[in-house]
This record gives sequence, C-alpha cells and structure tokens, in this order.
Amino acid sequence: MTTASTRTADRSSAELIEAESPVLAHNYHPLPVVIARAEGAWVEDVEGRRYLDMLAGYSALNFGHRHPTLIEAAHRQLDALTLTSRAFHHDRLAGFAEGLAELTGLDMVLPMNTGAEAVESAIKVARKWAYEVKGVPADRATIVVASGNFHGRTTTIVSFSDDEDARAGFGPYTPGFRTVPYNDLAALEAALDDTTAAVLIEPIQGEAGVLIPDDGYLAGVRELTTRAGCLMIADEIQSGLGRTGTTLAVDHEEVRPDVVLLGKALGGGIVPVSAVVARREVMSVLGPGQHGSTFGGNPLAAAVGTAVVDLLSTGEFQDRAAELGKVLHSGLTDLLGRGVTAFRSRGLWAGVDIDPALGTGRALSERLLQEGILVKDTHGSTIRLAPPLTITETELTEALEKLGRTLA
Ligand code: IF1
Repeated sequence: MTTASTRTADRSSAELIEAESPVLAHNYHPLPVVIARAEGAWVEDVEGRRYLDMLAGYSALNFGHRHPTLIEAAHRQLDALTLTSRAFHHDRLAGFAEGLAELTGLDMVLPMNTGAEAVESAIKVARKWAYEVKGVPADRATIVVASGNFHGRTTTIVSFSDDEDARAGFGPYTPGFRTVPYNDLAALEAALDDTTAAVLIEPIQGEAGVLIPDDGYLAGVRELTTRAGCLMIADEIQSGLGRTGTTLAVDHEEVRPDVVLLGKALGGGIVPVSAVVARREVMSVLGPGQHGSTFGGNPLAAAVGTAVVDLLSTGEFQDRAAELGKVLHSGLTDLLGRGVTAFRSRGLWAGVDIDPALGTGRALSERLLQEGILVKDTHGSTIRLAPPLTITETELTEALEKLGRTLA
C-alpha cells in the first residue's frame, strides 16, 4: 500500500495536475502551475520555475509567504499546544482577543476559522441582537446587503448573492435578506425599516472587481444605520489588515462599524483564522452554548493571529501599502489605453479591466503565468492585483512592466 506522501514524491507538475482530476472536486479551474515552495512574494513550482505572486491568496498572504515572525510564532506554538477545544481555557486566547479589540477599536471578539464562518456568525448575532435589544418580532429580522456582494459560499450566504454561478442549484434559500445597489445611499435608506437588524457591506467590493464606493458612502452607511437603529457590519475579510493602506478599509473614512469581520490574512497565510469583532452591547447577546466551533480560537490560531496583530500594531505594513499603492496606481495609469480600459485601486489592491478585444482575463492570466507573474481574473476581463504588502518597489515595478509588455 503506497502512502499518500510517497505517491506525491517525484511527480512532475503535469503528472500532479493529471492525478488531481479523477479524485478532486472540480470546483475550481486553476491556472496550469503546481507550486511547491514559496518565500516572501515569490513562489516556485515543482520544476523550480519562479513566479511573482500578485494574488497573495486573495489577500490572505498580506505578509508574504512564510513571514519569518509568523512562522516562528507557529513553530513555537506547535512545540507547546495546538488544540484544547473551548471546553477549557488556554494561555493564548486572552492576548489574541485583547489585541484584536485594540486593533479594531471595538470591544469583544468571537474567534472563528474561515471568513464564511465569521459572516454566518455575524448574521446570527445581528439577528439575536435585533430580537433581544432592538425588539424586532421573532423571525422577522431582515439584513440588507449590496448587489455584487461576495461574503462566502455557505447556503445562507449564497442565498443573498446575485452571482448565479455562486447561487444557482443550491436552494431552498435562507429568507430575511434585502438587496440594494452598492454605492447608493438613497436605495439603502429606502430598504431600512423596523425589521432591519443590520446592513452587511464590503467597504470595497472585492470579487465584484475591486469596486470602490464614492467618498462619503461608508460615512453615509454609518449615519443611516445609526439613525435607523440597526447595525453596520463591515466585511473586512479581504479589504482589511493593511491591504488598502490603512488597518481597515473603513478607516479611509474614519468610520467605526458596530461589527467588523476579519479573516484571510489574520491567519498569516499559515492557518485559517477569522473573527467577529463587535461592540459589547452586540456581542453580549451570545451566552454559553448558543454558538461555537471546534477549532475557533484554538491555541495555534490564536498564537499566529496574535503575531499578525503585533505586525500590524506598528503601522509599517499599512504605510507600505499606502506608499507602494501610489506606484501601483501610477503604473496602471500609464497602461490606460494600452490594453487597460479602466482600473480601480486603493493601497496594494487593484481591479484592472482589460480591453476585451485583447482577450479574457483568464487568457491574460495564462500569458502572465508564462512571464512569471501569478494573477487571477475575476469576472470576464477584469484581473485583480493584490500582492503581498512585503513586495519591494522593484518587484512591483517589474510586475507592472511585464503586464504592460504582455498587453502590448
Ligand atoms: C473562493 C475573492 C472570492 C471574501 C469576503 C468573505 C469571504 C471572502 C469579502 C469568505 C472570500 C475568497 C473565497 C475564494 C476566492 C476569494 C474571493 F473575492 F477574494 F477573490 F471568491 F470572491 N468575505 N473570498 O472575499 O471567506 O470562507 O473563503 O475564508 O471562494 O473561491 P472564506
């Protein structure tokens, strides 16, 4: 009986891609590259070819691949304690929760694992808050979301998606959600009523193509939700933790939501770590036995999460994303009319619309792969750029030059 590990040894990229097909669910269409090693902004495939990672795990690798401080924190915890369940306390959780509360300017932390779990948990807490604090009649709570949203892949979350690929075929759907156009305060105001528990919003819509709302939109959402007596829930799972040049994307308008959702980079690219961080009044609706998770807040996750919070506490990654974001913005501006029809960018995050006449986003992603650059298309002919915040200016400039040459 060959063991799984011996099976993988010595197979080429092509053989490994071939071997996946009969045994791996086909819920992705990966680019034809098989990564085996990585460090910083660079990855290496099975044959030793190197690529600059301009996707960074959809912003889960803000600190680059295997950041030494984070790997050290993980190694130290692996040699001490990895899992207790929440049936018992462990010595890493208080520090992690204190650090997250301080980083976000909120009061209480619910530690979970994936982004979707944080979103689902926030939906449950918002509904419970609506019934017990706001006084919405039982089972009547509604949550307002934006068209073009992406908040994860669970059946409740896809219930309020308007992306048919993500939603079709998974009914029956969870009721209690209202959809309004993104970046439209009048439409949002019209959707709020006495049943509204919360507005769940991405401060910048990632999967929709890095759609940045007008200045004042987030402040408007904050004002409307305060006035309507409902919660503002900011999904910062992709936009948060330094990506846009500030700790949270909402910081750009100095808005403080009632609830902030974090994930992806919170796990340092090492383990899944997510969290719901909220005002005390909101999180206090949860009592013992009313929510939970086997791995939520586990010692390894808390140790890595604490190291991530510490990296962000100095502001250097945020400043770096803001500074290099200017290089990204000017580099993309130079490509307007040279294959790029439009782009949106904030910090080290950009959605780049490619002239459809040149081909699809997928085709460009495959061409860039040949050039040693990893990117991923979103819908149609938009590609997203989200490099590690540790990328050097030289590496970023090189990637932009290669993008320009490939488009030419
Ligand atoms: C995929 C992209 C998609 C998210 C926001 C919650 C979640 C995500 C704002 C759920 C996850 C991931 C999921 C992954 C690709 C990627 C993604 F926008 F980042 F590119 F799909 F839209 N809120 N986004 O962006 O977090 O449960 O995945 O940890 O599903 O293909 P998760």
